[in-house]
Amino acid sequence: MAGDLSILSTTSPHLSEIIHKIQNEQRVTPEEGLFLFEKASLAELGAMANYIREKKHGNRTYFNRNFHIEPTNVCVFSCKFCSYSKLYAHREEGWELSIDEMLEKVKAYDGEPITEVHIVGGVHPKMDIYFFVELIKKIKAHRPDLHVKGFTAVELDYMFRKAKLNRQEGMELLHNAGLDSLPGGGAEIFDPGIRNQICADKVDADGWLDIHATAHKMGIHSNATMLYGHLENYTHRIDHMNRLRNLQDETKGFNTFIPLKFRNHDNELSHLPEISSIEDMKTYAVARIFMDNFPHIKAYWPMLGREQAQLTLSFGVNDLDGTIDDSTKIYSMAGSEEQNPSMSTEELITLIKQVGRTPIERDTLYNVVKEY
Ligand code: V47
Ligand code: SF4
Repeated sequence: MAGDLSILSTTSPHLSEIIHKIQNEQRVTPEEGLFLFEKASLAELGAMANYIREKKHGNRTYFNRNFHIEPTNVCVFSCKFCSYSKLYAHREEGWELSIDEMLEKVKAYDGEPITEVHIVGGVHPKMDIYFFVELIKKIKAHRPDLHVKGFTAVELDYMFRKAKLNRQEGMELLHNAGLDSLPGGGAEIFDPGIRNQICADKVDADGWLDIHATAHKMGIHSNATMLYGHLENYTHRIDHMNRLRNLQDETKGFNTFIPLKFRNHDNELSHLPEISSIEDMKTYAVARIFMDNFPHIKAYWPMLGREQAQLTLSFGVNDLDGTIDDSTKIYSMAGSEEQNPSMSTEELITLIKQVGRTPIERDTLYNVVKEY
């Protein structure tokens, strides 16, 4: 049962109106979203976000059993926040996995109750769509029930253009090979002024949204992210979430929204200080309040660390990313809390139970696998 928001006594008529809207399941406007970021206290935001979270999901907190494959960190782009990529000219400093090497990674989980492989990496000029079609087909031939969640809109945009396929043709090719859903990466911040300063050369906001819309119209679900805590301000965060909310109204294809905190280790934005945990919790809470048509808000625990991830569960989050083995480098290289992110299912269950929530193992599409 969701708590009672009347415990929030406020002298601000504007905040009272927003609380009234939340209690009546009415949508918060972008102006109101901005007001929440600027004027509401952390306690008020937490109470509102938790009220919505509990109304939607009670105490249920989802996780899944997955692992990552990062085919390469060689990348034609040079996003300023990226600590991970190597330009093609310096590819000997990076890694490039062959199809067989990636298949070995899948086979390493034979007999284990993993439900998802998450495939995402740099944009390598020589790894084209046909390379990935072969990879996906081989993964599916080996393990047909493994859900393949793969490729950010940035990777897809590049591989479709290189193969001279339109977005629908490209998506169909990958879907027919066995691609099941898309992860949410590459969204960063949609505002063109900020996007041009942090990742000028990759797909723009409209392209990112159109690729996800194309997938949704074919019945392929996806996630959405927002990279926050760098050059952007609250207006940019609200604009980003508003564009996603508008597309979700049309397609209903997004599963989850994942705010990603910018980490400043070893990248071209290292001079920027990282924002505080208070700002993290505010961002999760406003996301839960604003994104009323997104069923789930996910925290990526390797980036935040375990205690902060627990805290997010009181600020609107109802999903923690899976029991990832040491299979992703993108965050550890950017200075994330967890250098070798791996948590056993038992540890994740304990983490969730410690803060009074009910752990639910899910598959990628949020079907319940097991309740603990
Ligand atoms: O788009 C890169 C981010 C994203 C940094 O869909 C950084 O389930 C912080 O999207 N500091 C890719 N973030 C990963 C991603 C993701 C992760 C987990 C789950 C899902 C999902 C998707 O990583 C990039 C970028 O926004 N990123 N560098 C950094 N220095
Ligand atoms: Fe390449 Fe992705 Fe890094 Fe940008 S964030 S440089 S697209 S690997």
